[in-house]
Amino acid sequence: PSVIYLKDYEAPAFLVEQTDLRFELEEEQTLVRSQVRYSRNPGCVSRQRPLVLDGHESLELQRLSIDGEVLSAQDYRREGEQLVIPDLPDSFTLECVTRIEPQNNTALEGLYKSDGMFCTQCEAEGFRRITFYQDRPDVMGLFETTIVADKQRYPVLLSNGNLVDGGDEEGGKHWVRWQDPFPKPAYLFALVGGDLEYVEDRYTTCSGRQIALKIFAEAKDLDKLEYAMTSLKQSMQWDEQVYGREYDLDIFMIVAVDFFNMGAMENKGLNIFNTSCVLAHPKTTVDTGFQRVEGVVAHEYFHNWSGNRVTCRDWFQLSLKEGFTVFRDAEFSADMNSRTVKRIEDVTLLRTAQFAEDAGPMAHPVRPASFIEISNFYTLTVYEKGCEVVRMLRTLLGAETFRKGSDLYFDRHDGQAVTTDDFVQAMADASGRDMSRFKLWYSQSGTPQLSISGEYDAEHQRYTLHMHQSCPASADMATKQPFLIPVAVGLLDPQGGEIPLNDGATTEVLELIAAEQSFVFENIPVEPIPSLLRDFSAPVKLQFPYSSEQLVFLMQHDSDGFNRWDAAQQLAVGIMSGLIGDYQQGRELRLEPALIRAYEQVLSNQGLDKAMVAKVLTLPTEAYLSELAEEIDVDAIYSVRRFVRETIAAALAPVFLQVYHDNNLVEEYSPDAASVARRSLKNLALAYLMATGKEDYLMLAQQQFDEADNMTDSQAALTLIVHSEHRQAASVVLESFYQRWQNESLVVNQWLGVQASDPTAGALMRVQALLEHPAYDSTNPNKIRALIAVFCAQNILNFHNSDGSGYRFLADQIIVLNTQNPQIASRLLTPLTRWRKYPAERSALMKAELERISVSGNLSRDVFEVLSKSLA
Ligand code: HT7
Ligand code: ZN
Repeated sequence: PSVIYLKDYEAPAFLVEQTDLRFELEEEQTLVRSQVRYSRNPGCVSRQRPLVLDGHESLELQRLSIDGEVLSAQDYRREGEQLVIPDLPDSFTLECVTRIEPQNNTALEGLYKSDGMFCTQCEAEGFRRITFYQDRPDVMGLFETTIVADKQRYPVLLSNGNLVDGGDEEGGKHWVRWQDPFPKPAYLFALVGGDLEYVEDRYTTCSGRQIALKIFAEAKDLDKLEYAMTSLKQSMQWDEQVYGREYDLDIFMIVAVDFFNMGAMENKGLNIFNTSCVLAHPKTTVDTGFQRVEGVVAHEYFHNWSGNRVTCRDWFQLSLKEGFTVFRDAEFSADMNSRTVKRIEDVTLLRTAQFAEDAGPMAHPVRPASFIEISNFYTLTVYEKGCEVVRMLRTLLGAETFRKGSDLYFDRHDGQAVTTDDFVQAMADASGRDMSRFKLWYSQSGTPQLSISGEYDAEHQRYTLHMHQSCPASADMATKQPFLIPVAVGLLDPQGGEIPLNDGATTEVLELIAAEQSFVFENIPVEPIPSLLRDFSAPVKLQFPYSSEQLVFLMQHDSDGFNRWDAAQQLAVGIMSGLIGDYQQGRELRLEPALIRAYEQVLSNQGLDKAMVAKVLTLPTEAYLSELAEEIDVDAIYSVRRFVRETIAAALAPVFLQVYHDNNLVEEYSPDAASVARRSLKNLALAYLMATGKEDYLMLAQQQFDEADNMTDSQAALTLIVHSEHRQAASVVLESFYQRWQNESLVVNQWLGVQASDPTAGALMRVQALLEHPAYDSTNPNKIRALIAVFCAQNILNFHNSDGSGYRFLADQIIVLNTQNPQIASRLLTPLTRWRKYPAERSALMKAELERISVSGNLSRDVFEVLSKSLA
């Protein structure tokens, strides 16, 4: 497979004015007729260039004609995945008929069937599996789509834009025609055909236009759409208020499908969603599921401006739409719920998974410079780090100027396909600042390390922060230039008060631009304790020589909620790192009382937000400890975390019991922030109680399992019982849960996930048995994720079993999935790609499995790219 480079970008030889598509959907085949009006791109220097169309090998070309004249085989050539037509006039209409088999499309790219329903996924390069086309985001045109299908089986036929015509045909068929008045690239095309029902609502925009809102799903799921509808209306209002963006079409549709490679897709006017990101009901969905629905609905809706109206010039610019849209949805969720808790969750993801990606073999900048398969670059770096980069822009410019910049960006580029440079330029123009150094965040990979030390000069009442930044070599880039790092800083006096800084404010954003730089604060009457990188103002690894006492002090007094939580994390990380060393040296484990005392204080502080308490009392995860480790000692990390949890549980059990009862209210379920917070604290308390291993608390968990009227409490209890040593109780609850929920596919996924993440011995055998269970379907990505991905990513003890059985299991699955669904296969590879971070024996076993996959034959581009980079 060849490598595609950003530096080789060339504008398309032809532009598209109009694309008319006609689909005849049948059981054995689908015929697609495309009529496309092309004209030479005046911006393209060479007038000799042929028309080069992308077309997947699975396309069966039935007819090709230009302005009505049928082409013969000599008039064009098929070269790999391209169709080349030379000697063309300056403008013409190309008609092309292809035959495809959506019913056999297991890759879930292009047109495929999900549970008997036709649907599409065209981003990034799925449209080329439908017809021959310039399948690139800088080719934008108007689409008209006609769909013909059996009326009984497929009563609902949808595409982008407005429904303009339709009727019945002979043989029990019907047809519809949709017109999209906005030019778009092919990746935003969508089609749905199925037996669906819908809920309907209306939204009146800020300019008084009435928008019809429809969410489609299978009839059995109709009662799970209300939350998504509410989230959609809130998103529409938020985007008007916060970004001045109004919806443009007269109708906005969402369709829920069960077979989907990712979360959802922002197709113009017709979003397609994984059921897991749109269906929500208290009986079947946990609190985090509700929050996910809210966030993903918002994310896809926000793409209508940040992605659809202004799109990407090429796929290297993916973060232009994704990073910005993640930032927009994160701010929306922060406004709807607890801002600090949302920030903690996002930073946790970034620091565990994105930092690991930056340190691994697939490291790449937010704007990658090359790729083999673009699907491999829908990554945490492009999405989450890309979001952080946009956040830094806002931090540096201030909210008001940032808004001016986004207005300028949308106005200047509406209807265009642009680059991340264009985005930063709009911010530079709006602020009058030169942002060239800032752009290194887009072009350099790796996580910068920031070391800070403080120096107090009592005589001159001066406090100086000395900063040093560096960025280690990444797999794709050896040396880096210093970044522009916004460091938000506050200074606390010994009583915990905020000391006014240079401009009188209590937080100042320092701009670090050099490798070494010092910042001086005048008129500081006492030696302060600095609160650094407030609200995680930059995606860096920070080091400051805090003592345990200082961290406890910050936990209690920092006015920045994020840093209060982070102080607790750093305290726990420090203590646990020491214990990991003790474990490795064979020393007895002993937990110093600082952590227990600090936790007890947090628990007894009635004034604190309960969600924050739950976050503060959650120990650093195994994944985070693994990311921090030079070499990952799975047994040490697991054992130490367990020891710390059990020791805290034993010491504070009465307090946890009180917290449990105080928060176990009889009330109607609501996913609002306060109720979610209460449940999270209650279930955290139950988890600590269960960690004591006492029968009494098992009974409490069983009682919660039996009596819960919502899935959050039910699943929390199920997980705690299944993950405990009470094996008999575990099988009872598992069986009862399955009996009750076997007809709810998403709940069954939770049931699979609970078993896959079960740390007790023998989990792999149980996972293997579940592969044969009627609830499992090896062609459904949600099932694959629930069972295989959860086992390999979350069950560290069993996946990393020293006999290599976990690695072998994963490799076997990947070899099968490689041909069936390459995108999923390639994503599943991630845990094995980190083989270099494990001690020699495990590392060798992991590498051997990667090598076994690499010689298994017929590797997809997706799997090939990840494998070759991992083994390089
Ligand atoms: N923009 C969407 C990308 C997406 C996707 C990419 C590759 C393969 C399958 C996919 N499904 C959706 C998702 C988003 O809104 O970010
Ligand atoms: Zn997106």
